[in-house]
Amino acid sequence: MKEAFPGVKKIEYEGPESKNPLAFKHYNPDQLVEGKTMAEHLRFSVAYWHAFRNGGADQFGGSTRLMPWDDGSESVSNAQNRVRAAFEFFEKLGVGFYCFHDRDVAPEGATLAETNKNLDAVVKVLKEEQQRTDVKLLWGTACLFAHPRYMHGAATSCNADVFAFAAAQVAKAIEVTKELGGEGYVFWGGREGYKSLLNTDMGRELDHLAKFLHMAVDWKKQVGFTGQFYIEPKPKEPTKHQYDSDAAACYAFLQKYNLVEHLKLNIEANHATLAGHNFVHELEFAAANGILGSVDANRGDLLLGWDTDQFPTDLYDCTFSMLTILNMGGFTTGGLNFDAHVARESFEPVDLFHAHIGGMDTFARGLKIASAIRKDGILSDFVAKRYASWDKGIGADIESGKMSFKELSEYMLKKGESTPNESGRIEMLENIINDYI
Ligand code: XLS
Ligand code: CA
Ligand code: CA
Repeated sequence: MKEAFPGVKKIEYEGPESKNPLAFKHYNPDQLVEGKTMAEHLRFSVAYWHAFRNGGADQFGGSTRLMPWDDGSESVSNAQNRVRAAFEFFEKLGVGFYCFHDRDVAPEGATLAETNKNLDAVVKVLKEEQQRTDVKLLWGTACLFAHPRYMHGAATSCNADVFAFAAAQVAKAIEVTKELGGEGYVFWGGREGYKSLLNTDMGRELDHLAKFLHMAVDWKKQVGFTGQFYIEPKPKEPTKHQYDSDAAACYAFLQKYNLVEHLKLNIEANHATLAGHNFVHELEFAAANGILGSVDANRGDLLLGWDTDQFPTDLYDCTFSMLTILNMGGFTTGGLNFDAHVARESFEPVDLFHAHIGGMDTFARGLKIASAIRKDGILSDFVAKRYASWDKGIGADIESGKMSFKELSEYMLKKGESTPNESGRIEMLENIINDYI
């Protein structure tokens, strides 16, 4: 096959002074930060669906992107060539990982058996390319939302046969993920939600979703897949309400159905803002409950109410998210997956490089800044001091469970008034963050 990106050489680190748009200014893969290389901290991944399947079409017009390696057909040989183009891109960009849905990489056939055969033929090439380049699979997933059969959802469909089809599809996708050495597997509830409550039995649908995930957990053991399962929260789109609406809703669901030990969360920045939260809120909630697994690194547009999946270039977001990730001890199986697409106007192949370079550099800068903040300890010292009343005396007695309302009433009746409060110093802290940025 001809080179897919003939005009682009391997992207190198040139440092902050460089003006070369096809070089990294901050992402220096081997540079050590807190004892690990940047590559080990950030674990960047390219999203196959956006980078190699999304042509830029929207409700008002068709595809604009030039993809000379793609003949536009739904053939298996075209799908195999696309894989080769994708790996050339991964290699030149210098990312360690990629992610895909089953239907991104291989075409759907007339029957499930035919579809599985198509998938096997493409997985063979994915495996060859992984071995050739050492690029790894961060996670696999199944597309349970594009085909018309999934119009009412997959695991939450009113049609039991659709549940069965989805189960068979996920069983195969987990097998394929294992075959490719995937470090994780994501469940994003494509159409698991509702458009109208008038036709919906919500309790029954949620029970079915839990049953589906338990079957997946059993299957994982059966086939010997040892990667991490993740649920990805999103509040809406394509349905009006998605059941896995945010990190807290997912955690409540996982607890109710005894699934907490089996699934962590894959937090997407754009889904957080769609849910009315900051990206870092979702990360902090997940980390505080020990279920932060992986990240879909992108950004939304706060003036638009949909999932715009833009590349992450907001330095504050990237700094705060890296602070949370460093504070929890870093990723294990997870990473930063660019679930983002180039703008419809950015239609040339080289734009794919600019987009990813920007995302990687912003997170690398965020990592360096977060690490500097941690090193100086100003934030963590402030927070520790703010809660100091809990470290001894009455606070320590409450935390250790020694106190009841009766004893606390006696304590306060004797004391008469609580110790005066201290300022939260929010503006001072915001100024301090700006000193580091
Ligand atoms: C869609 C989701 C999806 C998942 C994987 O909004 O972000 O792409 O990440 O199915
Ligand atoms: Ca996502
Ligand atoms: Ca998204």
